[in-house]
Amino acid sequence: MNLKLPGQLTYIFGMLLLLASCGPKEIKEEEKTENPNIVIIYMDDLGYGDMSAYDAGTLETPNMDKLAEGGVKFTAGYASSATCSPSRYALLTGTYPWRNKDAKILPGTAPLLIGTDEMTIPKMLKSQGYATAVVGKWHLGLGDGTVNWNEKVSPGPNEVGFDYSYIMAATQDRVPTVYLEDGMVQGLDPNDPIEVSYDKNFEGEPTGKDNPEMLKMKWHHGHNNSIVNGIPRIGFMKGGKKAQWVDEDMADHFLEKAKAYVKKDRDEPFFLYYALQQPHVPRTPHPRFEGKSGMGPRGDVILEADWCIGEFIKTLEEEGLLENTLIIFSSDNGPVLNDGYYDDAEELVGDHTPAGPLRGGKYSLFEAGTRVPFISYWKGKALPGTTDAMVSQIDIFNSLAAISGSQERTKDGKDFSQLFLGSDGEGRDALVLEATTRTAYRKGDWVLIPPYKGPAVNKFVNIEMGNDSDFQLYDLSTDLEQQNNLAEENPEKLKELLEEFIAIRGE
Ligand code: NG6
Ligand code: CA
Repeated sequence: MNLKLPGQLTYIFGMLLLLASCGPKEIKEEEKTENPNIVIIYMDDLGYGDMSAYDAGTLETPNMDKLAEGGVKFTAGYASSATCSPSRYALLTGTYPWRNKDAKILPGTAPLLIGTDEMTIPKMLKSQGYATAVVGKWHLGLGDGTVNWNEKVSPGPNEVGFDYSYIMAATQDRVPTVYLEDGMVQGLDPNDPIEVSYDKNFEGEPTGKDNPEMLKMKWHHGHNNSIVNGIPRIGFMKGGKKAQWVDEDMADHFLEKAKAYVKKDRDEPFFLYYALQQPHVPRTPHPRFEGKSGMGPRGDVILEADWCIGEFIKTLEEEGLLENTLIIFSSDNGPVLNDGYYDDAEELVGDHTPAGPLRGGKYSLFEAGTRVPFISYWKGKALPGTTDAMVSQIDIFNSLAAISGSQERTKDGKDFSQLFLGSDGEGRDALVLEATTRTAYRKGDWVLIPPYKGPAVNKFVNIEMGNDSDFQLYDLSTDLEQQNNLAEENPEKLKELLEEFIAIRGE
């Protein structure tokens, strides 16, 4: 545990093992009727203020807003981490990411992060008779450490519960820059095999560092290895030319796959995890969206994603599925402007506020790192409304289990099925927040951030990380912006939170 504790508080550790766990009661399993289809629409780096329905910023996102206006809009919905892989791990397993020491931002060659024996949302739903699929960004590792990309790549999504998978392996800025369907690289020419390395370049292959003349997008930090489509990436890749994706087509491509999946004739309900790649870097809007936001590519790809969501919902509607489909919409972590490429995100942001009123951003322990748009929508079933109840993405597992009639529950998650369906109810009392392997603790309206070494601001991305040599304590009920550190003023509260936090982290 990476915590620095003052001497007088260390004794608490032992004492706290006695504390009873303090979550709200699980709601009794609902009477099982016909199970709805379930779709999780998951954005990549969309901030709390990037959606117009969250009353912040200047971007207009009418299709995302329709979900918020016709569904349950959570104002205190949290991703489980301020970066992608840990958040996605937690989303699918219902388990805190800090319980898995490997749950960090993964390279494109990382082995599968979810154990094939671990319980996951798709496995749980399969046991309830669902057909299951993932379309979009994976970034949870593939294979067992030695992947040959020219053969079936396994284990992967299909080994942790998804009947069907159509994914990009890691991120848009990481190699391999190819799509995989059920473990097979798509469009691969056997005469042009793919090789991938995160250690060293392949002889004679150009890189962003050495061949700036080949770039259509310039790198700011990192991102100076192999060049694909004029964009320098993280990691080295050789071959597989015909299989390489076209960045500008990626949104349409995933949308087509998602639409095709829900359109399939089937008797059983389906679960689709539709993981869009926007607005993560490199931001490559289709020409239809170029210049549309006035904010450069970051704004444009958010509009593109909004359009995709509109088209996807239209498809559900046309297929007569919308009224029998529960949609959960959220983002894997908070916003960042400059995440490693010169794409004018900072220069053109204008009055837009990607984090809304919140402090920090992606990578940060402050609120904007993990507090993200979070919506549950079920036309005609979930009563529309806005709630301040605190919920986390680790609660989606237990909530979907309750909704689908499964007895399966995870230790870290809570069942908020009633809240998801728009009934009144309490949210979480407490939640451990995570950002780049550091943790903090929210209890009621209070947030405790223990001391951490490291820079206060990550200069590359220009984000306040939440690091300080002292304890930080904020009261979000009066100070959502986390400007007043009350740790010295309120030692009682500090002690109370710290005791509980240590107990949970010490489990
Ligand atoms: C960082 C990358 C960043 C992004 C992030 C993962 C550099 C310098 N930065 O290491 O660009 O790819 O990893 O983002 O390489 S996430 O949303 O998938 O977690
Ligand atoms: Ca992300």
